[in-house]
Amino acid sequence: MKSTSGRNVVVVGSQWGDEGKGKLVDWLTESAQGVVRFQGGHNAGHTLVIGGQRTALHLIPSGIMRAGVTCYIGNGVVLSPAKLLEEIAELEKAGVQVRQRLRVSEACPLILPLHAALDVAREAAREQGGSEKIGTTGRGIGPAYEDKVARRALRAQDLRHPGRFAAKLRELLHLYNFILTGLLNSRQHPFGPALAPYMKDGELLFEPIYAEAMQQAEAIRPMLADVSRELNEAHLRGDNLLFEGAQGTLLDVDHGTYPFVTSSNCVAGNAAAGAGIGPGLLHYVLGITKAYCTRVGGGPFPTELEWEKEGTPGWHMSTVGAERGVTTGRPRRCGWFDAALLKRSAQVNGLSGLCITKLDVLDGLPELKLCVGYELDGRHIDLLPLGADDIARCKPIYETLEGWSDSTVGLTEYDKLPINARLYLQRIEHATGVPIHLISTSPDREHTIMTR
Ligand code: 2SA
Ligand code: MG
Repeated sequence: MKSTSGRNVVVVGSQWGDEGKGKLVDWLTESAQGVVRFQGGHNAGHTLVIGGQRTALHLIPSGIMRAGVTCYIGNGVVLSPAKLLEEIAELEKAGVQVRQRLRVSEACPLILPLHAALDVAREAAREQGGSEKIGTTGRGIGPAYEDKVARRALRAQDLRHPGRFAAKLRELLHLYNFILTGLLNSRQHPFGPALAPYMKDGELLFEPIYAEAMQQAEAIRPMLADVSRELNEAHLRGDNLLFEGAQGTLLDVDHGTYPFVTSSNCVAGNAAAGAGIGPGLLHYVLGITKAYCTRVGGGPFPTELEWEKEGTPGWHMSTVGAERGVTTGRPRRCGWFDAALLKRSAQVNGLSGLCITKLDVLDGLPELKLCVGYELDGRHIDLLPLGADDIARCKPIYETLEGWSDSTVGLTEYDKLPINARLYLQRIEHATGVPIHLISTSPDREHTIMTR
């Protein structure tokens, strides 16, 4: 797959995110000239370890770590100008050249400070109202997509035109102040200190938000581009393009565990719409899959284990796997591999192949369980149902496999894997119907097995 030329690859998370997409995108970038983000925003956390040095990226495509590769932020991404500039500054401080290689779509909806504040306030309101929190990252992703779909968002291209930006911002603040008044009247408003610099007497002020955005605009303008056009031109030139998904399939707003999802389509098909290319240009879809499951935030998780109790398999996954959110530092919930979930993921993404990551985390567990279906309303099903309510009622059906005690950390050849690890992988292939093309045995770029 890596040696294929003239073809474009989409990399998606096939569980709930944090499958290790960043490492694989970076590894695949060796044979790509362009890497594209097409959905989500700075809620993503992609960790790369190169030569032992760890870098966490949130908004900028993982391809930035390879010199000479062009990185694109497509129209499907919600863009925080402040976070973009922060991330650029951090990378440049570490000696990575960014500005000359980053192209940002003019059509990206902007995330403004008020979006993050509303995101946090909504979560607090859910909790106060007795509902389970979504467990968002608090980055303003949901409110920014709401403004996009409601056709009132400010977009990156507005940063080029101060007058236009001002008019749209005034209109937006008018609405937000209206919402804010409602929140203030109904309960003590939970916006916290983040909005303090932009507010006076319970009202969002135009001036500080505008002034800050115009300052950011100056730094961002040179990177603004018609990304759709540039990608089509890159394709005609023969560039190999990599589309880097963020979050994961079960967090997709349509296909995930709704409403415990993010606000974008994380599935492979959205690589076309979120970047502005035709679906015929997506040639291969790689599903990144942890050798077990994790989830951060609320919502159902059929194979979830007790992961806080020392000595349990869940605790083993949590500690050996260092399962903590890259963006928020939250602990991730852990559980057994779910093949019925993966089957759903394979269908909605059209997966061409799987990459199994973090296989080494399972080293030393005497026995492994693999979920092959569920019991729901007295029936056996072999595919994850749609939506949180039905998923929450699923009782997993497990097969038990023997574990392995030898270390697989850093292995680079399939034949060196312990026999039980190979049997585990073969069972996953069989149960999901998708071939495993890659295996990752440590976060390091070099520790990757190609199976064919
Ligand atoms: P949001 O903020 O509106 O997108 O949150 C909605 C749900 O989506 C989940 N979500 C994520 N799940 C896993 N990883 C994500 N990125 C970071 C990481 C997360 C972190 O890579 O570690 O650091 O906590 C991510 N982003 C969004 C979120 O948990 C909600 O369930
Ligand atoms: Mg992540």
